[in-house]
Amino acid sequence: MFKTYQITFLCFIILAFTIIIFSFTALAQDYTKESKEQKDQRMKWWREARFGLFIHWGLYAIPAGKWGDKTHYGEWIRHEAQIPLPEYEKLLTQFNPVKFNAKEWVRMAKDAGMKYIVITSKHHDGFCLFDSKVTDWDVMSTPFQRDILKELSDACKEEGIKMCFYYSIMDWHHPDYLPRREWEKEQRPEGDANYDRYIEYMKAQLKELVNNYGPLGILWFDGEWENTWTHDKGVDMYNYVRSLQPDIIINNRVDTGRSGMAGLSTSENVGDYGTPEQEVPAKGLPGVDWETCMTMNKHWGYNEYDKFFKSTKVLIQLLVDIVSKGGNFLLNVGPMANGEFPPESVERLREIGEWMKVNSESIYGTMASPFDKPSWGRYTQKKAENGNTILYAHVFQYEPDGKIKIPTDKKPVKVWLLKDPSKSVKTTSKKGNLIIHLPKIEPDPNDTVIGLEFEGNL
Ligand code: JFZ
Repeated sequence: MFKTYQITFLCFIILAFTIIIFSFTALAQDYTKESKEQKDQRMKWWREARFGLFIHWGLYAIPAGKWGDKTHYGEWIRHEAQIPLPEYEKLLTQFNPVKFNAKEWVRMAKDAGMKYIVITSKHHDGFCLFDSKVTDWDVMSTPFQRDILKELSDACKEEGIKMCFYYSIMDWHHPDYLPRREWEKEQRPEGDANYDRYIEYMKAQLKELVNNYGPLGILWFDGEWENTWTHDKGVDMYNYVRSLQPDIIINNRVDTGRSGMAGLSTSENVGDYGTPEQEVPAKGLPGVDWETCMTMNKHWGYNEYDKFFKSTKVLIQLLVDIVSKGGNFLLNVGPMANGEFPPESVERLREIGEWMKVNSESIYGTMASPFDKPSWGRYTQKKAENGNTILYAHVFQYEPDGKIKIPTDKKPVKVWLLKDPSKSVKTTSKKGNLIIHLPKIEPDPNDTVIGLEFEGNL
C-alpha cells in the first residue's frame, strides 16, 4: 500500500496542478465575452450619468500655448514645436500649481451637474500626474511633489463623483516607446528600444492607477493610432485592465478600429463605447453606446491666447442634443499652470449648473427621443417607475404663437413646466398631433423644458 510520504506527495501534486489550472483560467479570462445583461449592469451608471468633465492637464500648461513666436499650441506642443526632449524636460522644474485644490475642482464639476471626471493621468508627452513607482517623469519630480490624482480621487470619493483616467498609449518620452517622431529620429535614436518592455511599463502603471486610486469609473485610452499598436494588443490590454477591476468601463480607443473623428468602432473591436471627438453624430445609433468629447474653446490643454469659448447656451444645447440622441457629453477644461480652471470655464460650468439645478431630471437616465428632431428644439424621454413614459420637450426656441406640436395622438396624464411646476400648461389635439400651449413666461434663453407623462409606452 501507499506510504504516508507518498500520499503527501500525491496530495501536493494534485494541489499544485489545481493552483496552476485555476490561475491559468483567471489569467486567460476573456472579458469581451460577457452577456448582454452583464454589460448592461456594468454600463448602468454611465448610461444614466450622461454628463462628465474631461480635464487635460500637464507640463504643457506652463508654456500655455506659446513657443517661440507662435501661440497656437496646446497639449501637442512638444511635437508641433519640435521641442527636443532635454529642452521639454526643463518644464519639470517649473511645475508648481500652488493654487491647485482638488475639492474645488470636484465641486465645480458636481455643481455643473457632472457625474464623472476623466483626467489625463498621462498624455502623449508621457508626463504622469500621479506618483508612479516605475518612472521619475512624474509629478513627484516637480517642485510641487503632491500626488494630484490621489487628492482628486479622494475628493471624488467624498463627493460621489466617479474618478476616471485618460491614459495615452503613445508616449514621446519613454525610451522603449516606438516609433520615434519623424523629426527627432536623429536626436533620439531608437537604440535598443523594446516595445514589449514598453507594454510592461504601461501595465505596471495601469495597475498603479486602478489599485491605488480606484475603484475607477472608466479607463479612457488614447494615442492608439501609431503602427506599433495592434488589434491583438488592444484585446490583451482590454482584458488586462478588466482583470484588475472587472466592472471598469473602457473606451474604444484601446483598440485600433476607430473611424477618425466620428469615433465609432465595429463590433469586431473591443472597447465599451465609441468616442466621437469635437462632433455629434447626426442621428442616435440604437443599441450603441457613445460619448462625444469636446473642448470649451479650441484647445484641450491650456492656451492663454485662445478666447474662442462656446457660449453657455451653445454648451447646454449641445448637451441636450447629445442626450436626445442617446449619447454622453464629456466636456473639457484645460487648467492653468497655477492649478486653477480658466475663469471662462469656471463661469460656464457655473451657468450650466444653474440650468441643471432646474432641469437635470430631463438629462439623467434619459434615452434617445422616439420622434424626429422638431424645429423648436429636442426631446428626451425616460421610463417612470410606474411604467409610464415621461417625455421632455426641450424648447430652444419659443415659437411666436406660443405653441409646439408633438406627433402623437396620445393624451398626457400630466404636463408641467420644470422651472415652475405651479404654472398650468394647456394641451389640445389637432389632426393626430398634441399641441402644447406654452405658458406665458420669460423663456429660458438656453432651453425651457416641459415634462409630459404618458400612460405606458409612446
Ligand atoms: C486625441 C489627442 O491627441 C488630443 O490631444 C486629445 O487628448 C483628444 C481628446 O484626443 O486627439 C485626437 C485623436 C484622434 C483623432 C483626432 C484627434 N483622429 O483620429 O482624428
